[in-house]
Amino acid sequence: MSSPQYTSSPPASNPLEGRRRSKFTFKHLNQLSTYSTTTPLRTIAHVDLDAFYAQCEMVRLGVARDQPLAVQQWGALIAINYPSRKFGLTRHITAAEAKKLCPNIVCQHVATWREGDDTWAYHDDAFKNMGTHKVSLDPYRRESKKILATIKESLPPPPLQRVEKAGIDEVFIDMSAQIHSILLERYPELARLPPYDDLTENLPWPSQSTINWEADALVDLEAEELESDDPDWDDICLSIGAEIIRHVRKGVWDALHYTCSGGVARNKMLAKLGSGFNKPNKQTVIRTRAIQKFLNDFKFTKIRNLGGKLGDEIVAAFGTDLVKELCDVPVEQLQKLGDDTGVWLYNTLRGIDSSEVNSRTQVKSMLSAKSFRPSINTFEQGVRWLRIFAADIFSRCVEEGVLENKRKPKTITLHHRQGGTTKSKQALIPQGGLISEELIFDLAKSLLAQIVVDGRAWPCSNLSLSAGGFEDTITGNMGIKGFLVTGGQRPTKEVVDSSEASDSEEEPPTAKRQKIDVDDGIRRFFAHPSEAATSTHNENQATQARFPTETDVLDGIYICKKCSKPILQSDAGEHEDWHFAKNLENELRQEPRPAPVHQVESHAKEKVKEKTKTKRTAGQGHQSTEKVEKGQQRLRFGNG
Ligand code: TTP
Ligand code: CA
Ligand code: CA
Repeated sequence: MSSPQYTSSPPASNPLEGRRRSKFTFKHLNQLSTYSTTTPLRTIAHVDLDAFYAQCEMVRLGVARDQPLAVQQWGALIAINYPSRKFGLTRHITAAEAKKLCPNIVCQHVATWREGDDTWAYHDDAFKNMGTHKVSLDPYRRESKKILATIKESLPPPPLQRVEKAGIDEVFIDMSAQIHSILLERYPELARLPPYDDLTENLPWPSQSTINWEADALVDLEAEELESDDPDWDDICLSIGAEIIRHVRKGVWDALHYTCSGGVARNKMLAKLGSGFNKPNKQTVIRTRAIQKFLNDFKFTKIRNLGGKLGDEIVAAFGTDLVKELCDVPVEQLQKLGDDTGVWLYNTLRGIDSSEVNSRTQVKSMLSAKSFRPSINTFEQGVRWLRIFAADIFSRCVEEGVLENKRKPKTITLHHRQGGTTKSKQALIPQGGLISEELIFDLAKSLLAQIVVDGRAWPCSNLSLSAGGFEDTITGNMGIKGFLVTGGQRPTKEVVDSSEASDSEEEPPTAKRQKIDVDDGIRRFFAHPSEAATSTHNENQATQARFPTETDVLDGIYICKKCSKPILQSDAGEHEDWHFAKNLENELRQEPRPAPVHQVESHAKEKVKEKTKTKRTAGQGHQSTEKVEKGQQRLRFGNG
């Protein structure tokens, strides 16, 4: 017997040889388990409550589901439920106009803090007393928390769960890891190793080739394009994602009686467009092959981050607001908006977005604010509002668990607007003892006193107090993060909260807030947290004081080459994005840069509105802008 002959060809044949293969690889599949942003099988959802404040009031008041109801803030309506939308009511109309169009409507005023009271309540006469009442959004924040908890309960625990709170009534969910584990359970062929352990091998074709999309609104190819093919793994991932979101939405309804809408797609930007596509109480799946078709019908100003000045600039530069038309513009021409902006826009128009779902869902800061019309003119008047702010912030701190020493803020900041100028002063909260309402009030008073001593404090048109830098104390998680100014959170989160869930009153509430969202979009998007710190000398000093010393620099931290600041490794992406966004901003504005760090006052216009929550990946360049789904296989669902 001769010994076996070894040749250069492999001893066993590829078990998948000759069989139909997926266009996706084992690597793409594996990457799902690590939430990679580059796998084409990535599956993201956006869930948004329908007419949120209005639903909160419907549930609280126990009104029938078909009862028209709106939530009123002073004279204006800030949330309109779906039964009243049938009467043509929109967010911009007044309560009086609404009653003309829909006499049966219930207009419920938001809860308020009345001057001198130490708790908020629903006051029947609130709308007449704007001067002495201040809005409380606590009822909605509480419901928001319950909803978030319910959503998390309906998902498997981390690491298979990744949820980002994206606003008071919305979340992003990265379902990739959960879907990965479901795929391995349901499709044994995927659990086998790839031939020759080669991860670049294509996956086998799915063994079950029909998908029941159930009641989902599916953004699909045109009927004539859906010829003779079966779904590939991307479709299966989306359909499992749709199942998960159906379950999540049912959980919210069963537990709390709120309806919400969902979008399921390959990334955040598309998922968000999807959740708004078919409201209320429906979910929309955007098939990867249908992305371009889906986007073509949109005005690009409806896309996240293109609603503001950047969108206007693009319309002015290219004479269209249609995705379809802008897609015909070569990237080189888009780059007249700036190199990076051009590439980013080119990708966005094609539905390419690799921003991560960020699993932080805890409050990092909170803000209580009041605009004064007419302005206030004395220290005593200011102090009366600080009393309310302190009570408001303290009660929210209690909900965060400060009394059980679970979580604790590090700073109290007072913002003060006089004329066009906003001044901010910050105090560090003494660590160690328990926080009390009195302590917050005393710190706030001393900050106001400092502003008065600095001069030019009156007339004051807006005051706000924020508590920031919340840390988990129980988990011993007080570590290095507390010392760092990262590209992410600290001063900004409070501003995120202010646009989403603070009790700040911009009058008229809706129009103005809308205006901020739209007109200030680009500033909001590009402003960096550290610019918030530039707004005052004090605040900056406080920030500086938290910088790590040599000995504080532990593993997991690096010094950014661009700005020489210590950055947590885990925040690296976010921080890089900030530099990227900042460069974009500079390219776009060609205006003088924001006030230098040492400047004591900043113009109100320069105030940071919201942190950039979107990541733009500079590497997502030209070469990676694969023509989305053009010329790809045509599929048919159902009986295919
Ligand atoms: P949205 O999610 O924008 O709107 P909505 O939930 O009322 O309606 P939809 O079904 O279209 O999602 O905002 C969530 C809540 O935030 C909203 O119920 C009230 C509040 N809000 C304001 O107070 N002012 C505003 O300008 C906006 C846009 C929202
Ligand atoms: Ca909503
Ligand atoms: Ca929303």
